[in-house]
Amino acid sequence: MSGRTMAAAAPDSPLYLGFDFSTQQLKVVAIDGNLNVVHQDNVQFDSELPEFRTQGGVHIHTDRLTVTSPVLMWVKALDLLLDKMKGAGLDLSRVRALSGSGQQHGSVFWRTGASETLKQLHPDQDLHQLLQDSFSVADCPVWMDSSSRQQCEELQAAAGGAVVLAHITGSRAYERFTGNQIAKLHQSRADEYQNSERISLVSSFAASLFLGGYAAIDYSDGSGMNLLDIRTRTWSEICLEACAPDLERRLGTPQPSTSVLGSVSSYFVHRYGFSESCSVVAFTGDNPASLAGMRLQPGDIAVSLGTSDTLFLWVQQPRPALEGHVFCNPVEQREFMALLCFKNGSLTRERIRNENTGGSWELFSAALRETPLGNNGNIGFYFDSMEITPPAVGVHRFDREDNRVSCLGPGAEVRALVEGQFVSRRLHAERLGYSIIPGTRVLATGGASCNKEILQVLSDVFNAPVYTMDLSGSACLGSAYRALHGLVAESGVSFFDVVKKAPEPKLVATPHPTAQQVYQQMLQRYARLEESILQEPRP
Ligand code: XUL
Repeated sequence: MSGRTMAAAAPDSPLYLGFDFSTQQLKVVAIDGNLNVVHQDNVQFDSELPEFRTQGGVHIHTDRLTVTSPVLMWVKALDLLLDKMKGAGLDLSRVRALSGSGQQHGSVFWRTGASETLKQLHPDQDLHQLLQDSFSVADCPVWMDSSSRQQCEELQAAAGGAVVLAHITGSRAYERFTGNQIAKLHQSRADEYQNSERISLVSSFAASLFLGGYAAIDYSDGSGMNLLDIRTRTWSEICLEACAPDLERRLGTPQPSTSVLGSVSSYFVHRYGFSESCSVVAFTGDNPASLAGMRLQPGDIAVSLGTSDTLFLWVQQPRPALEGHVFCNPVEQREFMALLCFKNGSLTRERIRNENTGGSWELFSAALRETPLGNNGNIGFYFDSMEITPPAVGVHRFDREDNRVSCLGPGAEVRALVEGQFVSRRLHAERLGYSIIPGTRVLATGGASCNKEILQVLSDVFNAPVYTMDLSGSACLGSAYRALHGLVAESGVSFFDVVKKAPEPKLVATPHPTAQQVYQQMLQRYARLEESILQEPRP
């Protein structure tokens, strides 16, 4: 897509940029002080930078476990994107502040001496040429990599078990989490580790390009490394030592996600016409940036209903668990957010639709309308493929007496699926410390969020109003909002004061008066039945 400028704002009014270095593309959005989007642009890695031969922005190696992206592809994408923005006539001298996000967990290894190169970038050349020799690892491990199983076990053993590690860092050990990836590099390619003077996340790497010097890792994205103590917001000694020697020096000191890290380097002033005073606000992970883009507030829950269902939660009193992740909150330093991923989402809803309502969403919706809240006591678990939350597989149906049954009538099956999915989302959210409070809103997005009856069940199960919003681009937009907020955060202005002019999401469902009673009971019963499923030997 080529750049789009929608501006009607005054020609010299200030602008704020949000970048998103995601898996498949680099995106940018420019907003004005009234939060209107005035420009958007992107660079698709596979099609616009074919020389890197990526598929979906990555290389999947022959072991199927190792998944990497070329760091110079990301650098070249930034050259291309800035050229496009300039070419589209966007006056970059108007940009007061910029921020951005990156796919979480991916790591960039800067070669010894790279900080000197970053300080002296010559505006006649592009970044890709200038930084050719600045990385000790050409192919960066990304979030899709799952080749560090052994290092995860070692880290958990060193920390005193998965529960202790989750308590410290917000998550048990995950293969994609950066500490385990760094440990793997150190063990398998010690020279490359030794040659790295600095290790960045994708987010802080991108901020470093703009700063012309190493950018701090922010608390929120830093929480996706299995290295940060999410309560003290400092690196955990135990984790650092378990992963690799001399690691603290290579990571730098983590900083609040709202920090202004400095101004853009003179390279951007001379080559692209940025103002010398344009601030660079700490970049963060794409999920934290989405939370900002959705303007989630305390007690809110965002549900993305896609191939897999993802939940974002604003959490005040976190209880890290063996499932899900707790991160430091990107917009309010003392608070937290949680992320939960459920693998059996849309594909399972489609299967049940095909088998029970002849492939028709209308009949699926009618089934939800015609069956009562609580489904006459029928309840079901539909894990077509091995679920992440909880780790269970298979379809399990129970009648009102908790007897296993092999089928339910078509209407009851549809309701059992949708209620079961949402009760499970709520149960696991509450286990991570989430609680529904007065004023809680459920923000729904993704494919299934256009189905009103599905959203009615969501509203009933959470006993809260459901709103819909378009999440595509929320990481990018959230980054632009964060750029704007970063300028005033130090003087105590809250993120919500800054973004209050943004368009409101649309109310689509409110809970039925009996919902609280029905689902409070079902939650307890569901938890008990889930426990019994987890105890069973796997088929
Ligand atoms: C989150 C995760 C992914 C990436 C995608 O833990 O691994 O959502 O952030 O960009």
